[in-house]
Amino acid sequence: MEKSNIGLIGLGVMGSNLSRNIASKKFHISVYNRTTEVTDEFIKEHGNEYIHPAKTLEEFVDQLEVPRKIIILVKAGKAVDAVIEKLMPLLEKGDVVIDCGNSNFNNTLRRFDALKEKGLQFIGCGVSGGEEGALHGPSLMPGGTLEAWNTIKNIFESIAARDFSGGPCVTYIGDNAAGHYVKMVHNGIEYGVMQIMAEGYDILKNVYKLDPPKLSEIFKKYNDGKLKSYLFEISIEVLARKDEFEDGYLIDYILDRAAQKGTGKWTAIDALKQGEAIPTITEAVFARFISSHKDLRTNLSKKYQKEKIKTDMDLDTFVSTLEDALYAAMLSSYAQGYHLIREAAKENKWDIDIAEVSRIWEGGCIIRADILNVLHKAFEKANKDTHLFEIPELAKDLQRTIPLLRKTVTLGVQNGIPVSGLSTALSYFDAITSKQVPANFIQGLRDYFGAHTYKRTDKEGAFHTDWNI
Ligand code: NBP
Repeated sequence: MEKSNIGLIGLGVMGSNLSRNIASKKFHISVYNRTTEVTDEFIKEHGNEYIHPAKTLEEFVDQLEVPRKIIILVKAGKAVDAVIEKLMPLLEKGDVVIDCGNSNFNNTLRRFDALKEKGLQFIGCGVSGGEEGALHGPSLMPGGTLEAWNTIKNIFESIAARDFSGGPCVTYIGDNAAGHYVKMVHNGIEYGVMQIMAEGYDILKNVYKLDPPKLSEIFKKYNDGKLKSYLFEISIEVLARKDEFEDGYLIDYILDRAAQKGTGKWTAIDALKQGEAIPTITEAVFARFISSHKDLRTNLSKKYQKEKIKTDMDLDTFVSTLEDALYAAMLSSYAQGYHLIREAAKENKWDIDIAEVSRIWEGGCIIRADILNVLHKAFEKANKDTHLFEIPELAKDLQRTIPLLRKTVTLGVQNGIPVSGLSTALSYFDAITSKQVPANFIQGLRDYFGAHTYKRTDKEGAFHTDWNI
């Protein structure tokens, strides 16, 4: 048998679909799954001349051309370590192991070093786009050595989604865990954007009393304009779907308790560790936590009546106001995520090109949106340290849309609608664009109770005041 160009371990949804994608590009791929029946089933359904099943890891490794390139797509966490442990004794110097799962970047750092010690290459590759993306073209975010990346570049470029110019939605992100870090922040931004969209839906539904078909129509209008994106596109369908069991629409029967797999939380935790503010992303995680307390919320809702709904904005005006508010809030969420990537890159010595990151998010991934093309082009011209709010084209848009975000937040607050995503998107903007923030007051208090000292605006050095005098 001719040797396979690449191998893949783990034939769950993602592994099966990614293998089929690779085979469809005429690369020979060997596949292995811990439970052999899963492999047999996969071959029965999708087998072809490019897919080569292996019943044991030894047989699998033996089928691969050297240097071996092995994708791992098993459940994130211990399963990845278990596979690596079994695989290591079978590999040779220079072989490349690629973890395409949603691994925590701290684990990727650890695995990268452990494999390096054995002369093996490790790539932590973020994959976005879910099962459809894996099959038809995901956005891929590989991190590791450039040398290792070059061994898989042609395969990964072939299977990736396409950007707005037809280029592959994959680029070398940076050393060791840079790829998994960027994928983590991608998911964080996804949390933020979904939260602000949900708050817009909440206001339209509860203040303007719109039914799902009308809401779907409004999201369609948004998706035909500057908010055009995958998340808005699928909202049209999610809002319009009739229920299969009862009269009415499915959206009204879905329990209001949002689950999570952890990537939003990891982003928030790392932002705290880095000392960087990503309030909209963090609030999106908090909002999901609050949503999980359905019983408590139900009990408390009986004790506290919401104020009577009021608005002096007619529906048409609000629909257009909300479009601009969501646009500004979306930019604020991106700004927070991008800033975190930039600071983490400095800390970890990753040379991350944020224009390229924007480009590979134009297609395949969950946050793909027209705005990413704007960010891609803008960051190509900007210098590495540019904050998103410093980009001239966006500054013009923000100046116009921030007041509309302010109106939307006010409307939500006045009507007792929780708008933590929208309001933090706004207050992040307000704070980061303020020359003077009230941190002087905090410093005064700290010095009073703890003699923590403060700096002055007019003299160098640390000062302490004897507040008792
Ligand atoms: P799962 O996360 O459900 O994992 C299933 C696979 O892991 C099976 O092949 C299973 O083998 C294997 N596995 C487990 Br569980 N424990 C193992 C062990 N100790 N040793 C060897 N194999 C083991 O699959 P998935 O949903 O396809 O996701 C794969 C990765 O892709 C995850 O990291 C996920 O977070 C990530 N991801 C998923 C999506 C998505 O939309 N689902 C999107 C983006 C990223 P078995 O058949 O023998 O049990």
